Amino acid sequence: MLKLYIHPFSVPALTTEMTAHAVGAKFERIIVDLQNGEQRSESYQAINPKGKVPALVDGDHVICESLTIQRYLARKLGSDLFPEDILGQARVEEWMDYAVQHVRAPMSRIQFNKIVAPMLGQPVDENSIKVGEHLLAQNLPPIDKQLSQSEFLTGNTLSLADITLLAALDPVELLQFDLKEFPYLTRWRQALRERDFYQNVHTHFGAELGL
Ligand SMILES: N[C@@H](CCC(=O)N[C@@H](CS)C(=O)NCC(=O)O)C(=O)O
Repeated sequence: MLKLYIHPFSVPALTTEMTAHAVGAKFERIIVDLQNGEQRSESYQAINPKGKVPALVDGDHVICESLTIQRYLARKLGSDLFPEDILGQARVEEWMDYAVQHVRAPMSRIQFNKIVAPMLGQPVDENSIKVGEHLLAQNLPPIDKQLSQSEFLTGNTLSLADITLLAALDPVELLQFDLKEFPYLTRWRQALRERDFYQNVHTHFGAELGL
């Protein structure tokens, strides 16, 4: 059986876990204790020498990097969440990359400084929070516009890109980032959070950590 190494507070890991459910993969979910540095242990470094989650183990093979794992799972399970034609793939990958670089990255600045740094007793960089919020305000409107024109990011069917974005936005309530200016994005998000692939993972971001 596939093994997926995750942490409940990791958005990249969440992306892969929701994808695994969405494509119908059977997998064992293994939590790596990031808070206590398990990612740097000899046993985890033997799995992923980069010392990060997620990592997917398929027999003798280890696949790292959340977007690569998403594509691997979709191809392995023959899922139509990643199309076969190269133009279709490019459309999906364009939005996957946008979600990671222009939504996940600024969100993770805010997440780190509002939640992780205080948890670890590290200094909080208020300026980094402001930069993250500014970037999100700049980068979310094109997504809202796209979702005013189509039910999903790449048209009328769900794709891997929707899952990448859904995971990137998952911490918004916890981080008190208001999405009310983005009605189409909000509607899209509410609908996807009802789906089994979301509900099978959690009720909301941070639930497993009691947040
Ligand atoms: N680009 C990677 C990012 C993975 C990543 O940064 N994982 C973080 C958790 S969100 C991690 O494992 N950090 C542990 C560490 O760096 O010590 C992906 O998309 O999978």
